[in-house]
Amino acid sequence: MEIRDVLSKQFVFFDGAMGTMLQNSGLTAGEVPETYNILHPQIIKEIHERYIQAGAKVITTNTFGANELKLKDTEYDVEEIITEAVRIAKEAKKTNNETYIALDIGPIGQMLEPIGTLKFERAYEIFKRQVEAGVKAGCDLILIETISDLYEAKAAVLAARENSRLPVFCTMTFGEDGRTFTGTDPLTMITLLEGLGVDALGVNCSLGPKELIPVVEKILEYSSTPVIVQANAGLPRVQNEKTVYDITPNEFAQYIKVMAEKGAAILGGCCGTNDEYIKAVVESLKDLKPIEITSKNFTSICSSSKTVILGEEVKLIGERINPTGKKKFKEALKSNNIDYILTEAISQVEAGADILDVNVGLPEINEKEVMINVVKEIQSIINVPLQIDSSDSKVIEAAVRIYNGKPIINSVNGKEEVMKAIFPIAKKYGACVVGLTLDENGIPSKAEDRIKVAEKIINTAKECGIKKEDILIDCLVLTASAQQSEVMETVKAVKMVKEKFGVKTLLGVSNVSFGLPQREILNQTFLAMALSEGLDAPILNPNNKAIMDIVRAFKVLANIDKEAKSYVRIYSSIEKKQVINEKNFRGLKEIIIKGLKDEAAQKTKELLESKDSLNIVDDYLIPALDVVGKKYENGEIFLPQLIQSAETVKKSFSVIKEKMQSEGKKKASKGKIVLATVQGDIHDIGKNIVKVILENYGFEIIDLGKDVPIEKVVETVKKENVRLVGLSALMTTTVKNMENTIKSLKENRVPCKVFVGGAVLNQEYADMIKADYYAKDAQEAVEIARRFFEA
Ligand code: B1M
Repeated sequence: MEIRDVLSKQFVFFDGAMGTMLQNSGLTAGEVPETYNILHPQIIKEIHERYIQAGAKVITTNTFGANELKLKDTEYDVEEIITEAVRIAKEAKKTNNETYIALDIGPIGQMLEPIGTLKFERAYEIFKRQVEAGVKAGCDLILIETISDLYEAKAAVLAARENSRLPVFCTMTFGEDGRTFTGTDPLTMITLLEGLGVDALGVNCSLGPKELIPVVEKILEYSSTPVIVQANAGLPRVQNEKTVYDITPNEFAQYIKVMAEKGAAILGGCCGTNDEYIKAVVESLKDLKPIEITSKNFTSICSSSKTVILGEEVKLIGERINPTGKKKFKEALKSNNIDYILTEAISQVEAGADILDVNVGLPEINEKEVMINVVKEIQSIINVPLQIDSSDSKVIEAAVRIYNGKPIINSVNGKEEVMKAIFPIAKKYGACVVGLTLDENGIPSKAEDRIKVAEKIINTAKECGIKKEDILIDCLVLTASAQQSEVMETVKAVKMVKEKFGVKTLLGVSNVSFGLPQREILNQTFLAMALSEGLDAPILNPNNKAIMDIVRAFKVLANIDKEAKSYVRIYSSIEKKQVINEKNFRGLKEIIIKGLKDEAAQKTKELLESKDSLNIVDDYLIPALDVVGKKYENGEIFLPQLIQSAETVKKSFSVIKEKMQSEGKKKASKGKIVLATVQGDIHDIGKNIVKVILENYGFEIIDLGKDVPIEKVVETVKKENVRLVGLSALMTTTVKNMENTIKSLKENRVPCKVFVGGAVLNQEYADMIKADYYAKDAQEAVEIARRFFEA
């Protein structure tokens, strides 16, 4: 029987940890665990056998890190390691033939763009190689686990789905804030993974079982797919430089039972667990039957950190990223002026858009290339989901593939040929699709006939495996100037579509007024009428105040905006003034906070005409990053946006650096200084500022970069005979390495003095870690260096 058929009929027990079991069997730090498949197959086989004896129905191959990047320093390739791993699992399976073998695929170990440098398609290729090897070796299912970046999960699941017919299970790791390290929440994970058609989804590793309960509850609330939980044996804790886990097998099993009673049906363990834990879990659930997972039937789309549920209240789709009738926008597309497009995106989100339509169709550009670029750029700074709008199915597929989330596709219509081209894409990537109520015979005049087209679209979608929740019907707005008698047919059709099929509706509102004066009046009235008939998602310009007034007023009158809280907040006179002021001014600070890289350089050049370089650093760059840091801390933005702001600062600072270098005349060196951001810390913006300023004052700098190992600092200082060393650290956790670097310099009797800096430090800390000097900022670093070399 396939494992898909077993799911939901009985609990499916997975095994527990492999890594910590291997450590207990002698694996040392620095050894690659997967090489044990070749070097010590017996140990791996015994671990599998112990899990099978404990009651595990699924054993996981020892291939967590068997990807070409992690194996590159070993003498084995991916295929060898995976083939051996599956072979060993098959040997172990002989003790119980009803065991399933899961090909284990863990994270690649490098971050994908925009957080890191790994390209999405490269990640896909890496996973594809693992999947192909696993399939060839004969595994029964694919387990993608411990993923913290939704984009990486998408690459892995696509690789599994496109290169095998095997069931795919996918789990992500969550922190105590209920999000993954890159900001994905459980609902967003579900929205993407269910769209991609995984067979089971859930959570592994992360925390102990107790701490995971709230995350699992959230997953169970929204998931229509079987839920898998593989927790650690408690919260990891470091003791004598070893990670230890505190929970006993019985305690572990009790928490797992709580989750099973709530609906989790696929259960196993992660770090710190062993066969005793699995045995206890199997034992504790022996009298329990799994709760069958039900379809939750809601319409949702998502970016990597935000899900929008359609139907709960009116959701606005911003229409401004579209060149039609916009000269400036066309110019921006032709000249690849991404910042112009990003500014449109930001301003729509600030004005209240919940979703952004993205259309870059211009005959004179390569639409596919531009679309991919625009989607990548928008998703790196903005977290509202996107609607991919193109008439070319190739453009749609390319954009939907690289989109880090579940988008809406705009659009299909009732024409067979169009549905045949688009529905398979929507099904494969799990996108929602807009269906326009027109077909080979054009747009029907009567609402009843448009409903027939809608029905055809919904039925054809169903035949293609797309559920009705993923279809949004656009009943098409006709212009009052040319087809006056048909305007109300659209409004009628909206109501009928909702009543008859229960699907969500969408309309491009402003068409209605085309060719008539004072278009606003007609747009507003039409919008109000359509909203009252149940329109779920108008496509409009959120920067148009009159239109937004109608939406906000509607939300009050329709009892959606409870106690009119949002209405009052927006329309109280003080707030109104603030909004206007903010709109009229986009200074360098705001540019950095928003992450507009190209604008940053230009604005910095302008500021340099009237301001001193260091003042720009102190008055703009640092305060802007402080705001970003706070927002990050409060969970308002996530790592991708934090990185985007840091990149923006770098653009700004490179302009400042150029100016300083052009002003600074080459002087004889006033002294040689080694600079480094300490081990474990990759924050180097501050250190780089200190470097440029010191150079500008005539000091010779040996910049060792960031995350610099202690030995490297010691060696360089010795080798280069350097007498002054500057260390930077930005995190409380890395101050320890700063202390250790100072200690090592002293222990090695290197005759030098050390000055330290970084936002996390102060004089007291500096004294505590035995630094010789503390510099609050770059200027103080110069003073220290001056005094030191003049002495
Ligand atoms: Co992150 N980060 N970050 N970050 N980041 C902080 C430091 C944080 C306070 C944000 C927050 O949560 N509020 C927090 C640390 C919390 C703590 O201490 N425990 C934090 C975290 C948690 C993280 C990650 C762990 C996030 C994650 O991955 N989940 C991760 C860490 C990875 C690692 O290091 N192992 C991370 C990553 C990043 C980015 C890569 C996205 C990016 C850094 C890009 C880069 O540097 N290339 C980044 C950024 C930009 C920040 C904030 C927002 C800004 C830092 C900065 O550049 N400030 C920061 C919050 C904040 O500080 N407001 C934050 C501007 C800079 C000019 O100031 O470095 O202080 P500063 O330098 C000043 C002075 O301090 C002094 O002079 C400079 C000019 O006046 N100075 C020296 C600095 N070094 C000196 C050396 C000297 C003398 C003076 O002599 C040698």
